[in-house]
Amino acid sequence: MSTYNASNITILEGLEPVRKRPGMYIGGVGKEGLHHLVWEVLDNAVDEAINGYATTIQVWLHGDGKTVSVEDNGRGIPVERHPKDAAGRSTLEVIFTELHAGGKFDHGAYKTSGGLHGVGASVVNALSTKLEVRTRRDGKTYEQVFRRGKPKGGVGEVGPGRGTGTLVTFTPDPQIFPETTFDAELIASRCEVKTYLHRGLRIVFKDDTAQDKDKRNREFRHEDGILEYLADLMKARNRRPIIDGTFSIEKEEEDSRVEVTLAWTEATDVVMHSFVNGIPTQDGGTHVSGLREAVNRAVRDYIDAHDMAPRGVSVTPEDIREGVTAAVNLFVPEPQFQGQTKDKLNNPEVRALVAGAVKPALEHWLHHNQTIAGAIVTRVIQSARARQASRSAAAKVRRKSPVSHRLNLPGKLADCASTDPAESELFLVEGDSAGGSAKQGRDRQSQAILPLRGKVLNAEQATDRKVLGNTELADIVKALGCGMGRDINLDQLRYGRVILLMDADSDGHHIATLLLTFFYRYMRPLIDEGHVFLAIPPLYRVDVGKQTFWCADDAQRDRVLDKHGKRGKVEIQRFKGLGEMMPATLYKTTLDPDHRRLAQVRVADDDRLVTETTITDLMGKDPQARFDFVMHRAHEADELDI
Ligand code: TSJ
Repeated sequence: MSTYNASNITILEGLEPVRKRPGMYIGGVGKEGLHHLVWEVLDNAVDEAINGYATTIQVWLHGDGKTVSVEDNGRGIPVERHPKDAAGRSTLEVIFTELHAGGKFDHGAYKTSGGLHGVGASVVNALSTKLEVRTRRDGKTYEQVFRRGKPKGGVGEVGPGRGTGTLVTFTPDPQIFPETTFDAELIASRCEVKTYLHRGLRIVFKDDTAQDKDKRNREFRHEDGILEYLADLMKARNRRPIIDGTFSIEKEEEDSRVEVTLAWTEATDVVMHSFVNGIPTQDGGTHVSGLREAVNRAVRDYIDAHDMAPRGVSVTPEDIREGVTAAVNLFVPEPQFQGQTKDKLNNPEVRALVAGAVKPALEHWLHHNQTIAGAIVTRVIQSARARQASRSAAAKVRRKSPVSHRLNLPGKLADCASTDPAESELFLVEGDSAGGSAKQGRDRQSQAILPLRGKVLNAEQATDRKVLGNTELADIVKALGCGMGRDINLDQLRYGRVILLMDADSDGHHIATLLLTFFYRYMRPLIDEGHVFLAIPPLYRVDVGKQTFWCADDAQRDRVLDKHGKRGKVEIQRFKGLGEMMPATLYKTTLDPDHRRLAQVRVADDDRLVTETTITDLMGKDPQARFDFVMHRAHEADELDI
């Protein structure tokens, strides 16, 4: 590693563009953008640790919830005059006031600079009402203070300094961010992830906003790094390994390092958590492709080498991956990220780099752990067979005899004829009259209806016993057949889609919220595996002459009127509730898979429930309007809890 050379810093421009278009630099000004400020500062401190100069980082959320300090015990940011700066300012000031300054020091070191990440301290500074830097070097403490990116005087010596290090304290600007309160749990979990990814790094999180004493001071450190990450990930997701045995490697090459750990679990989906230079890559990228390729080729070669290939079934990469839970962390000097939020790694050479490191190591591991390898191959072949077995045969295995399953179904359930979960769906319908229309209008082969009459309990506040005693919720659990809580087993799930069908009014929103809360708290895998949806019934019927249009909202209605309104006599009907719709109409607009709109419910990374439209409507493609509506509804889910 070469030594610091300030002349390598490129000076581009001032900070006005950052305040003018913050989204360009931090992705947006919402919750994620706000927290990007913390990640940015934290990443800079972590860089000092990766490069071997710091061992401990302290992150401190102050009592106002809007101010954060990050401190490391590294070398301290240099304060001498910057050699290239005509105005003769210090290196520290240049780093905090010039866009793109920095990033070129320490050649050959792992940098986090890649678009959104590592764009620099100056971006954080520009978007903060106040930012203070203290740096300790040469036995002294220096300080510089900024307001909205502008220095209040130069760097000054403020006292003696024990040891070395950097302390940055900042408060985001409410002129930029509509909400400036930080989420302590989000910060804590980011700190923890960092310590998994940088083995031995100690991060102390001090949270002055915490009510709970245990949470005021937390310390994260994982000596076994990414290995512990995998173990904890499996625990958190309730995934059991098919056999005791985790594969992991750490391979260092010239200027890159690959860390991978993986295990086969009993689950059927694949979970791959990926990072580049310790920064999460939400959408994967070339490192994840490289890992997939390595897993596929290593297992395939092992099967071939041992002549274990099953007769009459071909094994696909999906069969090989089924149940894999893995984490990959790659260190490369110049990561390139892709996409609006820069959450996907794009360096093409990385795929071969990861595959080349992982494939031989995994193959070697399989050869030296024959028992484990045998269990993995058995599992792979099982999933290949299960996939090839005909749909109905697979359904039989899963649903067993439909008769025995029907014995303890709730009385008011109108079940469907099919026993194949892949084609069965359950509508949870608010109210008897809507339930009646839905029962009459549905496709009896594949659609089951469960009307909800009584009050649904608020699972957020009730005790477990009360939740279990609530008839409406108990009926839902019975109908689904897969149990709940710790005993949930999605293999027993009787319907592949669970669809909430509520009126588009405040009562409907409320019931949807309560149901989602219940699923979230007691049947979370149902959401995580993508089984839960909201139906989106139309709000208006617009008749123009002999033509009928169904409109999701006011905007759509107006568009229809603009476009077709002059062709004939116009009649507009606004649906007050599902109950007023004729069964055939309800089917055509809301139940029919070819024309309806559904929003899939999922859990955002920050653990909020959100929905995403998956199917567009029968009228022109404008999911946006509905998307907003549904997001709005999901938003209310946060606030409706009484
Ligand atoms: F993001 C940030 F800039 F605000 C920030 C930077 C925040 C925090 C908490 C720490 C840091 C930071 C920067 N910690 N350590 C450093 N190191 C340097 O800037 C540094 C120190 C010494 C030398 C040298 O060669 O003497 C070179 C550099 C780049």
